[in-house]
Amino acid sequence: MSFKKERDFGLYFITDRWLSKKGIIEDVKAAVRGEVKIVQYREKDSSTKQMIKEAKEIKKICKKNNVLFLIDDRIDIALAVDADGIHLGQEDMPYGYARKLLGKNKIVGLSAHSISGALQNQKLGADYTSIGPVYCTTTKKDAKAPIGLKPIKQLQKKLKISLVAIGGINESNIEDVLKTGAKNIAIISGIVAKGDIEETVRRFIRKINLYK
Ligand code: 3NM
Repeated sequence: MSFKKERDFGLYFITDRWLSKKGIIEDVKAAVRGEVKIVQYREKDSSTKQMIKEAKEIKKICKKNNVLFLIDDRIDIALAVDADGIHLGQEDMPYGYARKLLGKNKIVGLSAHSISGALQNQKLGADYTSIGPVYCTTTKKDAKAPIGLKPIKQLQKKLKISLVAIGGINESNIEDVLKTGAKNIAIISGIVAKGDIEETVRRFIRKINLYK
């Protein structure tokens, strides 16, 4: 998949070591079998050596299946394994430095927690901005207060770059998020903590496609 051409990727899968039942490599394989188009390796607790090993494996799986592969926060790992890009939170490396290191052809996604933050990310030059948490989440330790659906709806007209809704999205509320016009939905616990990742991913993608 070429993000720079297609813009919207639908379901955005993010790994989580602690919620995983079979390990993150097996989770990625299952999500890819379920036909997800973008995978983010998000790892906060492993050594750099272990991260390089896992990132290399994930890159291989993604490349073989034409799936985009991003890494959360760690530019060094993204450069080492030649990932497709990076996702940066607000306390991570500032956009300009990351862009300089990665070059213009890689994807740089930024987090936002408000309408103004999302617009600022667009202005900076981000390829996409996330916005969240939409609902309460326990997956991210330092998550901000939930923003609800209103900002997502309002951003539809204001943003030219892709918007990724994240935080507390699951099978019972995803349709409410999609009804705001959101096209890209990032989910961790709603997928990783489920027994059958492949089937869960397929169910989410089916729902997202209903609102395309
Ligand atoms: N970022 P779940 S919320 C990684 O608000 C992350 O920027 C957020 O996990 C943000 O789908 C979040 O399990 C956690 O709620 C998302």
